[in-house]
Amino acid sequence: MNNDNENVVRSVCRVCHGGCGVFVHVKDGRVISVKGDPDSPMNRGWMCVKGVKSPEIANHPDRLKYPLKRKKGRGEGQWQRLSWDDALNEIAGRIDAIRRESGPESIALGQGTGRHHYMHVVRFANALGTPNWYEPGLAQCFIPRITVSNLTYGGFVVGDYYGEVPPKCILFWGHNPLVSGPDGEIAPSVKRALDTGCAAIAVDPRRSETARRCAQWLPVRPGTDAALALAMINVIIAGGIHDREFVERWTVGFEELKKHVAPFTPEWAECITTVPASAIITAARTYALNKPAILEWGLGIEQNPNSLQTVRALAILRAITGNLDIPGGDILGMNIIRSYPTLKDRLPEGALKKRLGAEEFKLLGGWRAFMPSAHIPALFRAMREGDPYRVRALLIFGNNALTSVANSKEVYESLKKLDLLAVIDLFMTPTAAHADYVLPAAFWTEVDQAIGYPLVVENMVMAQQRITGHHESMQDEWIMNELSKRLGLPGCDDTIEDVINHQLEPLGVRFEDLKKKAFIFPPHEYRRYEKQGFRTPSRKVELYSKTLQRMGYDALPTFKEPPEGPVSAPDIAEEFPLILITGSRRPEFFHSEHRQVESLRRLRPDPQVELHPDAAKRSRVSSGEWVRVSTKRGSIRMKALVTEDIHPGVVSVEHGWWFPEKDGPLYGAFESNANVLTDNGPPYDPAFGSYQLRGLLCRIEKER
Ligand SMILES: Nc1nc2c(c(=O)[nH]1)N[C@H]1C(S)=C(S)[C@@H](COP(=O)(O)OP(=O)(O)OC[C@H]3O[C@@H](n4cnc5c(=O)[nH]c(N)nc54)[C@H](O)[C@@H]3O)O[C@H]1N2
Ligand SMILES: Nc1nc2c(c(=O)[nH]1)N[C@H]1C(S)=C(S)[C@@H](COP(=O)(O)OP(=O)(O)OC[C@H]3O[C@@H](n4cnc5c(=O)[nH]c(N)nc54)[C@H](O)[C@@H]3O)O[C@H]1N2
Ligand code: SF4
Ligand SMILES: [Mo]
Repeated sequence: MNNDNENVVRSVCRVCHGGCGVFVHVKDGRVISVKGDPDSPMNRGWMCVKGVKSPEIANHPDRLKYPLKRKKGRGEGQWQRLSWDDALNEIAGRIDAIRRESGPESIALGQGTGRHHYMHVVRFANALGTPNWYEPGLAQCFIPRITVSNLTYGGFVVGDYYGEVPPKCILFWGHNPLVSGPDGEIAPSVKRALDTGCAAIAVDPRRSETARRCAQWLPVRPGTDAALALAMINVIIAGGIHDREFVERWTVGFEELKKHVAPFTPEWAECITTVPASAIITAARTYALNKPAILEWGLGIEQNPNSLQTVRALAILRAITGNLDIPGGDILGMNIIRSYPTLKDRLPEGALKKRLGAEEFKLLGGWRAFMPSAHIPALFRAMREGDPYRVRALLIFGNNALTSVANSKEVYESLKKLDLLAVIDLFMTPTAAHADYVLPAAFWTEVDQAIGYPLVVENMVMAQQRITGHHESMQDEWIMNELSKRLGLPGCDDTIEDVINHQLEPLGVRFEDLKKKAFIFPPHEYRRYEKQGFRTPSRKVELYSKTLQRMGYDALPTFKEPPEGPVSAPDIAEEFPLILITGSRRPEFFHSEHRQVESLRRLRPDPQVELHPDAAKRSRVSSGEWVRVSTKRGSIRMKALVTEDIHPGVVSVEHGWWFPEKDGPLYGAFESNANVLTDNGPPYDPAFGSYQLRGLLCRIEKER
């Protein structure tokens, strides 16, 4: 306590996926500043620029204040204010009618990445009896890494930045955690590890902020990472520098792997990846010989139609070098809290069969999936075309689908076909502007939650607490519970606090206690597998995966050319000669958010495209000029940054751009939006249904 009307409360920032322990300073019921908690093991007092600006976001004049219902046609921008009771009654009434007429599967739920209410959306879907929920990450983000980890070594891993032994090497692969963390790791931890002078390698077509801190940069051709990883496995096995003892005692399928990778020499990979064979050999030896080593993997390996096998190759690299669950290596999650009660047993058997895309993409939507969800292209097709049945309603809890889902124009056509669209958000986004109902969501300082960090591994748990309020904004979980009550759904009597207490039970604390402690972080138990084996069918690391084989997928990782690339599609490359990657994260923004936050927007006023001087010369483009980036699907405006820090054939565009300062309902959502350039069509990864967001073909021209 400072003085009468100012107080300070400990919590955890969640402007991004979150994890920074913070002190929230509140005056007269408003957040006035947020400061890093030096005692938090996650961030030790550090905060990024977005987190520091939390008060500006929380108190932003454009934040939604009340439930709204459209007065005129969709997208005409005429709204009528409703009470919560009326809004919830009306929406529940319409859901109920659609449920009766067309079955619960015709109601879909959408959400964004890793928010507080993530698992509650899954719970609400199960209670409602619909198998159809989506998040624009999943097949393109995190699900391949989690699922492959589970299949290969029975749990998810994260770099051990928190123990007493620092890593001797970090291999960053398609990941830029100095900017994008935390996704499991947090920028200052990575920075601290790099500051010890450990060996560091980056595999990335851009010399990213992280790559700049690495002695070795491997500018891989986008989408060819599996070839690079297979060659590194080849070098390590051929050179006998794998961890023999670990491999012998704790893995299955090594002999098959050895035979399988024999043809994948560094010279073979050089032709495919454009990375010189000598650099591949050096990187492989550096990683294998500097133990303990962390392998930081990111989106660069998932946003392509060979995500399963690319991620598998990296998981194997980590295992054969014996870096699993050792101090300073990649540690398996302790999962110290109970998993969220998602009421999955309440989803009827028949509903499972109706999950769109599940039969085809078994590791995204089938019973073996980590968190079964619908395949986005199939779901949006069902909205548009009624095939195989019509999806009539969509409730979106925090996703600006018009910017974040691939093929934005098709998303637009799909949304227009719905009988009911309700969007719950902090701001009036282009997506919300096309809704029938828009409901105001709570910001992170207005939310109660217990959250395990790093995400998925849950080695520690932190308390986030409702400290302030904003007009009539409500926490998403409350909104879902209120709809559940009106629809008579299971679980509707459990309050948010009941669920949190259920999760905390194994720790013997209640939410009230956790709030006082701020976090619980037990010491890590390394090499638990020595007592109980790995949580796989063989109790060992499955280099050769019989489970995948039984499901009809390759048991050992393979490389496939990206479908829209200079090798597979030379005809397209004639007109679109450059390789496009989209979505490399910027520190100022989280996806499509924060374009209206003045202090953040000032740091990056315009959408940017990065390209190499060679490409710039050919296109007669200079830094600072507005250009058009086009693919065979569409064209957008961006400001050029000409830089040596990118593969000469690659162009990188930011994602998530719209312009809150422009006119609604679109707010310029098609002008500079990376997803006007992307496609969501086949071919897909056969297990996850991932499509290509990186490694597409494009061209760049000066704007006329
Ligand atoms: N500030 C900020 N932080 C964020 C987010 C945000 O929007 N803003 N988003 C959050 C979310 S949901 C996620 S999933 C994470 C993502 O975080 P990261 O996994 O770090 O993903 P990106 O920054 O998108 O991409 C990482 C790197 O992949 C490279 N890359 C592109 N294509 C390829 C390729 O084919 N191969 C290889 N090897 N590399 C490639 C890019 O150049 C980029 O430097 O960030 C999270 N954190
Ligand atoms: N081309 C391309 N597209 C991509 C990517 C890429 O790299 N390239 N990355 C993909 C990835 S990895 C991901 S995870 C997705 C991200 O996609 P999303 O996570 O859906 O991100 P946004 O579209 O910005 O939508 C989030 C919305 O939620 C709102 N919001 C924030 N907090 C809350 C809350 O507590 N409650 C509610 N109800 N709303 C809230 C924000 O205001 C914002 O409008 O994008 C994907 N799209
Ligand atoms: S990294 Fe994420 S949690 Fe940490 S301060 Fe930034 S936005 Fe907040
Ligand atoms: Mo993501």
